[in-house]
Amino acid sequence: MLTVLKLGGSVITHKDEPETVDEESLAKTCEVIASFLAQEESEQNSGRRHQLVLVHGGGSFGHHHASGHGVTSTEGTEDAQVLTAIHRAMGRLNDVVLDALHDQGVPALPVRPLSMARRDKAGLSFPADQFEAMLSEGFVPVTHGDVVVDTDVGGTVLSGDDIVVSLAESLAADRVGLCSTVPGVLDESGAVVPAIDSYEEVASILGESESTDVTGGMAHKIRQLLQLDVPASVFDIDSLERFLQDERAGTVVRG
Ligand code: IP8
Repeated sequence: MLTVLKLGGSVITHKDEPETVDEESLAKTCEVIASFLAQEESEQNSGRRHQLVLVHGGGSFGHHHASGHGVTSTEGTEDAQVLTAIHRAMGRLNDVVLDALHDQGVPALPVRPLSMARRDKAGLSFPADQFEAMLSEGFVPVTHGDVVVDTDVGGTVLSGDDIVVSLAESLAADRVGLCSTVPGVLDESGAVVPAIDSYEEVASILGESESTDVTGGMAHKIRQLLQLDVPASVFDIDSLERFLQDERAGTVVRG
C-alpha cells in the first residue's frame, strides 16, 4: 500500500512568525508516523514495508520569503537570488523535518523539487523515478513545496498540494492525506463536512487562508484533490493516526 501524506506548513511551523518551527507538533507528527510504520512492519513480518511519501508545506519558511518578494504560484520572478533564497528557506525547513523523523527512527530521505521539476503551459512536470527508487529500498522520501522554473515567467512557487496530486497519480498511490490545523473542511456552523464530491458543493464556504499563504489555501487544495482518482482526506493532527489506520478522518474528497 502506498500513501502520500502532506504535512501542512501550519502543522509544523508557527505560520505568523518567520522561520519558526512548531517543535511540539512536529515531534508528535513524527512519533505517530514512526509508530504506524513500525506497527505495519511488525504485523506483516515479511520484510515488506508500508510505502510512505511525505510532502511538507512552506509555513513560515517558504511563504514568508515568497510573499516578501511578491512571488506566488502565478506571479513569477527572474531574479535567481530571490528564487534561491526561497529554496534555501525550504531547505532549512526540510532539514528540520528530516532530523525530527530520524529522531523517531524513520528512514527519511530528502527530495528537493527545484532540481527536478519544471512547469510550462502544459502544466507541472515532476518525475517520480527517484521516489520509486527510494521506496523500493525501504526509504521514506520527504519532499516539499518549493520554487520551480516556469516557462516565460522565470520561477514561481510550487505548492506542496500540486506535488501531492502529481505524485499520487504517477506513483498510483492508494490514498492521500492532507494533515492541516483544521479538522477538515468546515461548514458555516463550524462542523466538519464529511465528504466532498464536487467543488460547487463547497465553493461558498471555502474562505481564504488567514495567514500569509501564496498558494491559495483550502480552496486550492480541494480543487486539486478533486482531480485525483483515489480518495483524499483533509484532517488535523488529532486524526493523523486514524487516517493512517485507514479509519475515517476529517473530510474525504472524492474526485
Ligand atoms: O505550503 C509552498 O508550499 P505549500 C512553498 O504546500 C513555498 O503551498 C516556497 C512557499
